[in-house]
Amino acid sequence: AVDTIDPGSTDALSGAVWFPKCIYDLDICSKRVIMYGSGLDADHPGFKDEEYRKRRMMFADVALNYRQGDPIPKIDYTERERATWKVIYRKLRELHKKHACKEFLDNFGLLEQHCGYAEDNIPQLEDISNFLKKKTGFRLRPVAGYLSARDFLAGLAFRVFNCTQYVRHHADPFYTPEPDTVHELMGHMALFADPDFAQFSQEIGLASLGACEEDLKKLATLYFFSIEFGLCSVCEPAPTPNGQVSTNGGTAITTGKTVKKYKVYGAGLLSSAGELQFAVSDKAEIIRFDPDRVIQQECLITTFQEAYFFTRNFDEAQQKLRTFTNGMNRPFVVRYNPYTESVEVLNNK
Ligand code: TIH
Ligand code: FE2
Repeated sequence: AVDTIDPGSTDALSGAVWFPKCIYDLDICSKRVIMYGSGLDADHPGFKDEEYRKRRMMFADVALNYRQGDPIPKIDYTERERATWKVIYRKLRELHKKHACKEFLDNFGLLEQHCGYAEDNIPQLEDISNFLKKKTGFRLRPVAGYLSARDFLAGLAFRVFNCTQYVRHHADPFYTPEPDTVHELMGHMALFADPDFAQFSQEIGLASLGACEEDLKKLATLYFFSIEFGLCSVCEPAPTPNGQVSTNGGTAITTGKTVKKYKVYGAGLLSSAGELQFAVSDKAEIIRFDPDRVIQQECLITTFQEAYFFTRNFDEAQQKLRTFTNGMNRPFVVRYNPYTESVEVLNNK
């Protein structure tokens, strides 16, 4: 079948909406950016800053000229951008130690060792991409701004993460309504080095290829409340009445009583000092991650979320996602072939 690149058209083979079949097709869908998308304009702190907008155009150029397989151009960040990074880096590292899940923290350490992560240096996407490729096969490509959920999730199917390279406006370092490189680097990168998490991410991506609008919206919501805003629960020994964990020569005595606590793995929380502190306070509503419930929740993009969802671990998230996607009705199945970096579409009518 001759494939067509018109995004509105249907695929000759499957009858579904067009979707990328090989990694090079991402050169098409990763460029359909919703740049200063509706809803962002008014609250965007950089909206009225001419200089900031000019700088953003430079980043957009880099992303729009990028082609799959190219090395990612290195950026000479400005003094101001580096100052913004530093303020956030310090604050977040402190909060991460308290609230991030173990997999995140372990891999973050590796990013500091191998990818130039430091408070005085904004790491380069090319270096991180090479690191992730070795760890899980994930790689990065620069993107100019917000993509539609369909185009964004399609990248994940190929273990490609569309990654912004610009820095948020300095007016509000601790929360931004749109993804920026601080969000990607401080929030996302560490977990793409975790094999289970990488697999989970790719499976959402594969499920999204050629999905109908209704299913796509559900998958985008599941992505949002896991990869962006997910929590996991851990059990810790219950404190004794005087408020301390009872120890015996340094070892916690398990009296059989444990308390449930939450750790964070969602990148939208791990990159925002403001929302992270909110999510772990007792003001936040935290609900078990059950896909049928999660898809009822509205994804908010310019304010904190009204609810967050937790699983025990990535494995539980994975199982639940699989059960859910198995129930979706797509008249074909897709299988990723890592040798050809393409998806095979098998009719299943
Ligand atoms: N709100 C996040 C931050 O301030 O880092 C960025 C985003 C997460 C998800 C969408 S935008
Ligand atoms: Fe993100």
